[in-house]
Amino acid sequence: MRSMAMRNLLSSVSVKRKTKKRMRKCTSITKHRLVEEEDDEEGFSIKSSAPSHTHGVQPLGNLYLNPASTNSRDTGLGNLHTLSDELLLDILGLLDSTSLGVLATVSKSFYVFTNHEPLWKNLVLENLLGGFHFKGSWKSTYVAASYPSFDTSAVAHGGFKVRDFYSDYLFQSWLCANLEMKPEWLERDNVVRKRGISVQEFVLNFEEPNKPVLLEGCIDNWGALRNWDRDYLVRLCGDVKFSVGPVEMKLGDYFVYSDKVREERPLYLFDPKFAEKVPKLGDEYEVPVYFREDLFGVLGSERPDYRWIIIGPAGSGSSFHVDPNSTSAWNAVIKGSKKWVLFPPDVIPPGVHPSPDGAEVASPVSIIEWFMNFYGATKNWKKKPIECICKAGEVIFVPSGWWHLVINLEESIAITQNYVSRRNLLNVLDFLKRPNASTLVSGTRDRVNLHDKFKNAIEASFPGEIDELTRKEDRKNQQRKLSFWDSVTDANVGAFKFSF
Ligand SMILES: O=C(O)CCC(=O)C(=O)O
Repeated sequence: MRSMAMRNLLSSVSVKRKTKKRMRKCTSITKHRLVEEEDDEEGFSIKSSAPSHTHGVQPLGNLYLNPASTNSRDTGLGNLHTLSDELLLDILGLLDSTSLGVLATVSKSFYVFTNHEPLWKNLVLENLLGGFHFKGSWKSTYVAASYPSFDTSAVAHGGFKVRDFYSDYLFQSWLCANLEMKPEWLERDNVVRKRGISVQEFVLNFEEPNKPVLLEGCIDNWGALRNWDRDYLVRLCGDVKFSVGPVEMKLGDYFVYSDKVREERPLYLFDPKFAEKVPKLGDEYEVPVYFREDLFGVLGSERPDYRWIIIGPAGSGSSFHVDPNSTSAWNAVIKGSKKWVLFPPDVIPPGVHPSPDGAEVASPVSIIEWFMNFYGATKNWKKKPIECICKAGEVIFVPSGWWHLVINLEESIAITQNYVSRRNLLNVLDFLKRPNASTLVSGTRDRVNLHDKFKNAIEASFPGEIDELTRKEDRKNQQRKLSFWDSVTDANVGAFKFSF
């Protein structure tokens, strides 16, 4: 098995490929929601458990090493061969299962395209919502649910291999689903770590200057840290439905899926109502001492979503985004471990292209694709990202406006909360007041009125606080301007001291 996979790998990855980078668009500011550098594809390794590509798809580079061969992708598509893989898949995505099944019989090429797993994933999610039992592949899951008497084992474990089929797009999708994280993607660890610091130290050194920090030992008393593992959670709430991507799934079913799945972008359990659904989950953790001031609390039940339980298999995670409503966040790992990459608000991560109004971001199709194609670029950047691996029992502080990407290195369970303290209250109010608040504000139905509601509620609970913070901010800005002029003028002679 392994030697087969390795042979495939060698025949494909040893080729110095220049694949087209696949991008997708999503909102840039979301709680959960990736062209420029040379690929360096030497030294990738495929997971030892990886099957070879289900249909034998090879990267386009291999075609050029094999001049006698023609690309059966093109011959089997007829006039449609001029369409890009992406466009073709977009069109196929409009079809129902029966049409895909019929088209699969037209040619080997159509067979490969119509079996592309994401097409079946969409069909499952659209038609079965979260009520599916994952059978090892999305197509077999769909077929098993639609035709219960049909033996789906053949669908789940293979299909036909097609010779001389070359497509970077389809190959990349398989590669990203089966690639090991490279050791060099994991080794940079430059986050500041602190244990046992006071709240004042946290505010002064991290929250006020808006800098990330990894806090150790501050959730040691959590029941969650002692108790939560898969068995415990399934016993407690295996039948409860949680938000998983676009659907709601029973926790027990989600674990069945996450055990079997091998895909580029696994579904991620990310639920903002977990503590209402299962109050015991809410009782088994408490907000770490550093983050207790949470001014959105003045809105009571009308506050935007603010806390989430997060569960996902190795390879799942969150692609680059900025947290909602200009809030800061903390993220506590309870089981497993997470690789974090963070860029400050003034540095847009390589490969990430936010729209001018900040409402949307185009970024690589998957987190692994970002690592393959863009991580290397950060080596030469002056402003290096902050990186770390956050392990069970550790909490990372994600300051307001920071871009971040997270990938689970093993099955992980975490809690995260977003909050507003006095340190970022004015930023949050500014954010909520932006002209395109209706597209930017998130986690609430009442996006447009949130600014006024929040401001009025703060005025009522903390009279004069906003004015006081505004005066403080003005004084700071004044101070900054003065120290700038101090630095460029010569105090003794009152003259400029610019030098080149
Ligand atoms: O996947 C994760 O744990 C990170 C979640 C995250 O980035 C967020 O909550 O903003």
